[in-house]
Amino acid sequence: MQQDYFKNINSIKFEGKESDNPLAYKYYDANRMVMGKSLRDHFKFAMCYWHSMNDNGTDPFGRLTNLYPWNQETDVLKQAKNRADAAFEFLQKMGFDYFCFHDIDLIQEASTLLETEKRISQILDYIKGKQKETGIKVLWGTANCFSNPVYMNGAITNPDFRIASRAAAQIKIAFDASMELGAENYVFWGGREGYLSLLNTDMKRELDHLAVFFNKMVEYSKQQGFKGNFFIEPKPSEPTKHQYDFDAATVVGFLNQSGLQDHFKLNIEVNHATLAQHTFQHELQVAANAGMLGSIDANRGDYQNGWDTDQFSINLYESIEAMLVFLKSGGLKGGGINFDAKVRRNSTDLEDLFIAHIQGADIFARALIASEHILTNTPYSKMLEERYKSYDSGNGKGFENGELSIKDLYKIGLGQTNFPKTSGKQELYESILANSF
Ligand code: XUL
Ligand code: CO
Repeated sequence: MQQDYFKNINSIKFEGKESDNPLAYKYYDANRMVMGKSLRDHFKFAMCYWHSMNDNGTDPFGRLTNLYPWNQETDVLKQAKNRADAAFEFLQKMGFDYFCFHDIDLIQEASTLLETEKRISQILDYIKGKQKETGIKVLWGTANCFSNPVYMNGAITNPDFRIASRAAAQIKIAFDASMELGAENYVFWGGREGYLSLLNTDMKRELDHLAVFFNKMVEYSKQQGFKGNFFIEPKPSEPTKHQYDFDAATVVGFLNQSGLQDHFKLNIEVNHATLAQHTFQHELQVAANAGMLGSIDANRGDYQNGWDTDQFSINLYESIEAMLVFLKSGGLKGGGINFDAKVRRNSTDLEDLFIAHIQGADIFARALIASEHILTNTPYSKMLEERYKSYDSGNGKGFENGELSIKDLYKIGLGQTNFPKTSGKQELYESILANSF
């Protein structure tokens, strides 16, 4: 019998910014158009299973604080069904069209991979039924190749082939399950693909193994008729000291070097950017430059803590800068905005889950609307264009087109005597941003 887990919460409605109802959208009006596209289609908001359905408040220092009612059932299959009921009820009430999952978020991992595969196949039909009823889709699926202690020395990049092949088998199962649920994309996040010490690591060999494996996944996905995208999600460290998918630039380089550039895009996570000493907008721009801005994992870190706190987005300035990159680069290629964020371990009311996601959706909506305003009603674009106008004609244009040799540049450069002091106008740019909402 299906339970109503969020009985006291109705479908979340858009009430506008004057509303003081914490359980209403203030800015996310799904049908509002921004630059010819609805907010709903721009964002493709997704709930992540691992935090929003599976988290229980444990941290490295403390036991669980919050066992959700749907996870209290001890029978594994029943528990997985309860969790799916809660997930779909939550998604419907939020008005979100998508979710993301790891293989073992859907149903508890068993002691062998063979048994886990059986369990996954048992829950898939149930979830497919719920998708059919509700129209809710999978933004992306992935494999959790980091929690099981078997992966302590790495998954695909493990120095021992027995474990690398086990990881490959697990990823195949997760990929097949994703396809069965009609996933629009598939993500690789290499939590254990890296090292704890370079002393005991053959980095070149491990990276070569990763490249071979990804190429084999491309081949397999084609055989299976997968129409979606593969995404790599960069992160510099945590859990390993150094992760191979360090940041967007590293991943773009790796993809190009490995012949994978036409088959992969990036899933940029806000707090992973911060951990790599970059801004979120920087990582989006690097991915966009390569034509690889695929998807976003939305969250934020803590300015004082250097770890992956996965808090819900709240920083409007950062979000506006990010949405400027988003709009200017034509949005996401195939992906959406997945709230890879969790409520704090002492946020123990069920409504906290709703409040957190509402705030997350509102901040993106607010930021996108502000970015549209900046691009259409302020001198911002013109100012940026002007800054580069010396490349629009004459020798500047010739240089940009690769028509000038070093000798040409030498001649032209020596002849330059008139260097105007041109202000970078950073404060003016910042004031446009600060007054855009
Ligand atoms: C970990 C992280 C993962 C990936 C999926 O930091 O972000 O949840 O998004 O494996
Ligand atoms: Co993530």
